[in-house]
Amino acid sequence: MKCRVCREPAIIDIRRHNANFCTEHFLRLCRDQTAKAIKEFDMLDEGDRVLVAVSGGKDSLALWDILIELGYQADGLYIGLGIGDYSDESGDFARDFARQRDLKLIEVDLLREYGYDVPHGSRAAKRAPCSACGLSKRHIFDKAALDGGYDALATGHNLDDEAAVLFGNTLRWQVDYLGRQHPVLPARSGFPKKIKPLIRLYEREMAAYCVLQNIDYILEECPMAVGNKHIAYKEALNQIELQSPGSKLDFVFGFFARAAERFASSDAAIDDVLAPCTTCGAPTPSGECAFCRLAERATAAQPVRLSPRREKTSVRSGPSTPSEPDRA
Ligand code: Q46
Ligand code: ZN
Ligand code: ZN
Repeated sequence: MKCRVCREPAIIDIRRHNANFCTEHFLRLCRDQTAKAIKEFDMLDEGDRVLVAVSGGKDSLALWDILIELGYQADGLYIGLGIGDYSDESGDFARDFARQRDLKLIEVDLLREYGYDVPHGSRAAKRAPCSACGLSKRHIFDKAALDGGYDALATGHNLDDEAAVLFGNTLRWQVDYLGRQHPVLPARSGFPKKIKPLIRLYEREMAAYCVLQNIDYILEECPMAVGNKHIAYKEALNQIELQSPGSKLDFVFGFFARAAERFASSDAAIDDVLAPCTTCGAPTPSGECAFCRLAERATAAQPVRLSPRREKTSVRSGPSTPSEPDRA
């Protein structure tokens, strides 16, 4: 197996290009594909200041590394979600990466700054963990990018992520989501520009990039992702990709080129009815934004409701236990 560029021994095969690459030329391919996506979708101008949403996982750390290599001023933003050991460890990987490269990492701790964490807050607000988590992250990302005056907020979504999301949105014909599925969402009043520079690269390539660049990242998946439909969609798409290399790329880029435009009006229509949130000022269709409503429910004291049977038991065995575990 020889590198397509230099004919030295290759370390990775990229089936959709029908080619193999050595370390040097694979790393160059990752940077070139990122630069190509940035140019193709007009994501950034030279010298732009970028805020990278960093989770401690391979994609966001690889993205941060590549943006620095490409010469952008890129700072990181890490959100402490309070998901047990997973959050503790992922935070350490993000901090270590920043420290080793002398980069600026902004940290926001959900519990300390907003009074709830994802496991407890989602339960109190009666929302699925990923729904409460996603809503919280989007709000904090937007606020941090606007407060810091960054030109764009970059996320580490790779091609596998985008293909799985597109698959899910198409399966249910969620036209509002399809209208917003694009590698660039331009800045609008109250929202920063959002970009996905890894849109041309596969998940497997991001893992290889990190190994070759000596980037340590959290290997475990978030424990709250169990049952997440996107995992099943990714597996289904991997089977198709195996039979027909390049299918994911064709699916996603075919959508951008030939179909995305048809759904754009659904998104533009939403913009017309936005007004500042009565609590935080972020744009929202109703009086108070979804994040503020979530935060209120997530931090509200939960009354202890006992079933008649439990009540009897608690009378016999002493004080009742609270419905939520102690957060201390
Ligand atoms: S961190 Fe949050 Fe993900 Fe964990 S709770 Fe779900 S959304 S799975 S990217
Ligand atoms: Zn080579
Ligand atoms: Zn609000």
